[in-house]
Amino acid sequence: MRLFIAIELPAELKRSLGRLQTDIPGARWVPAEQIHLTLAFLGEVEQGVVERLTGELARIHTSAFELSFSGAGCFPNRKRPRVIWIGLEPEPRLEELAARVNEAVLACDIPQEERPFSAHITLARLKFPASRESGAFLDQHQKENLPPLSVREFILFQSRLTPQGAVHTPIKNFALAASGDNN
Ligand code: 2AM
Repeated sequence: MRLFIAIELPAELKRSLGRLQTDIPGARWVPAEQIHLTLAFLGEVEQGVVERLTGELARIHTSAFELSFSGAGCFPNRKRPRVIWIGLEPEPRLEELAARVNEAVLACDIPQEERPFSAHITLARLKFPASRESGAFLDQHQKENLPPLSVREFILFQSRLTPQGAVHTPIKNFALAASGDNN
């Protein structure tokens, strides 16, 4: 099965992010209910490995934390934008969680990208780089007034590719330790 690990967002926040959608040529906006913060993309994983993986992930006991939003940005750069995202203020506990998740995935011999984790929430993928319209969007959303995101768990998701687009199904939730608990 095709898997990824992510932080789910509250429905109200997903709706707020969904409302940022605007007309950018070639943009495929992530449906509001699917917007998430990816910690790791695993790709195809065999069933036997999934069981081992859930065991490894369950051993992660970093504490819960809050994230604050920054503004919109894009990958790889403003000249040729391919992915438009909303950013998050730096948070060491998010970096730590992503690092632990990465270790758990590697412990199951699932190859991972060499690229360092870069916290972002994808809003749209561009079929071609509409840099003028994208630039206007980025300028308009330099600072979004969104409520902080309380992270108390992370989720292993299945992603099924269908002609209508990807369908994400949660497989297992992993609770983080309440803030103040010892790791
Ligand atoms: P991103 O949107 O945060 O970059 C589920 O497919 C998630 O895995 C995507 O939302 C995407 O996160 C991430 N991902 C990373 N590499 C991917 C790849 N090669 N194919 C599909 N998704 C990938």
